[in-house]
Amino acid sequence: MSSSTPLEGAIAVIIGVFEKYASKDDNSKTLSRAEVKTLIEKELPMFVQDPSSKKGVQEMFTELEDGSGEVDFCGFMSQVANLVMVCKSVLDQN
Ligand SMILES: [Ca+2]
Repeated sequence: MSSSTPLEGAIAVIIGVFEKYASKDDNSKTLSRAEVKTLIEKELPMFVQDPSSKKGVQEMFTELEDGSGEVDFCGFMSQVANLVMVCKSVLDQN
């Protein structure tokens, strides 16, 4: 059995998180607004400790919705990339 590197593991985790929350309703290919809300609350508690930042993160996802109010994997991934870059810039300041 081959072991994955930390980055390979992180990629698998990100895909797994999307699939876990996207499949809570009939359409497992996209995240509904309710699924996004649950994902943020369960998986990103550090980002939503106060109500204003919680609203901010939800709005960032809302901007990625397609016409039907759903976020696909590409949109989810770009949001994750944004959050990673925000974390990196915060770490660089400290
Ligand atoms: Ca879904």
